[in-house]
Amino acid sequence: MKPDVRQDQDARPLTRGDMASGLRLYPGYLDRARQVELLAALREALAAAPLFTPRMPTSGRPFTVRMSNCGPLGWVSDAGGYRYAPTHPKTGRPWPPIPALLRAAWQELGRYPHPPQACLINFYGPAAKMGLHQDRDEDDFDAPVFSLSLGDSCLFRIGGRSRGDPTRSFRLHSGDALVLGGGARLAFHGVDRILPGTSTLLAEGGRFNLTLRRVTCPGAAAALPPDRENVGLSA
Ligand SMILES: O=C(O)CCC(=O)C(=O)O
Repeated sequence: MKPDVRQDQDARPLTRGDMASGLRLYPGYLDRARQVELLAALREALAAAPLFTPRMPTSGRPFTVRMSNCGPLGWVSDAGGYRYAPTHPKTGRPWPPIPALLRAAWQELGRYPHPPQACLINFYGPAAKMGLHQDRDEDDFDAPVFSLSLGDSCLFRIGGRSRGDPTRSFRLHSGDALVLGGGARLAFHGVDRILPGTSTLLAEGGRFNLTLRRVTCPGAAAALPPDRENVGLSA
């Protein structure tokens, strides 16, 4: 599937230059039937690994977003800092596997030969947001950050590799896939706001964002038990 360049109200359009930089947007990558299928797999994962409220390392302030994970590793944040962990902070159990549909999407769009190791599940209620940040808790920046949106649309903001670089925003809708790769891998990004009532996919409203990441460099998987390194895809 070819990346598309889309213009949205209230949001500056992506440009061909963005695509060249490694930022790729695939509007409507998942049709409604596939969104429903992914949502069912997500609900199953959340039954095993319930959403929790992460906290900022220094201030202890709660995030407005609730989180969980699937995959061999999960991203967590608490007084101990930001890190990847093999188990859920509340249940102590390993995270459930990454749904097959997500692994297939990574394989199709990721342009990276090794499987993802972490799938962060973010749930945004109507007032939740995420401040501008870089994803840099991973060892391997050659691998893209790949995300899929389900439920209400959001206003997504992205800038450059320095916090002070100019930013612009565009909307992400249910079923959209977004890849931050190449020169965009370390771009500052965040979610300004949720647009409540823009999707009927989630009965409870709100938005899920599922972010797939490679954490360790291929071949350097000492942090993972051997049976959980390459779940479901050949490395
Ligand atoms: O919700 C999104 O679209 C972005 C999520 C994000 O930036 C993150 O989890 O690091």
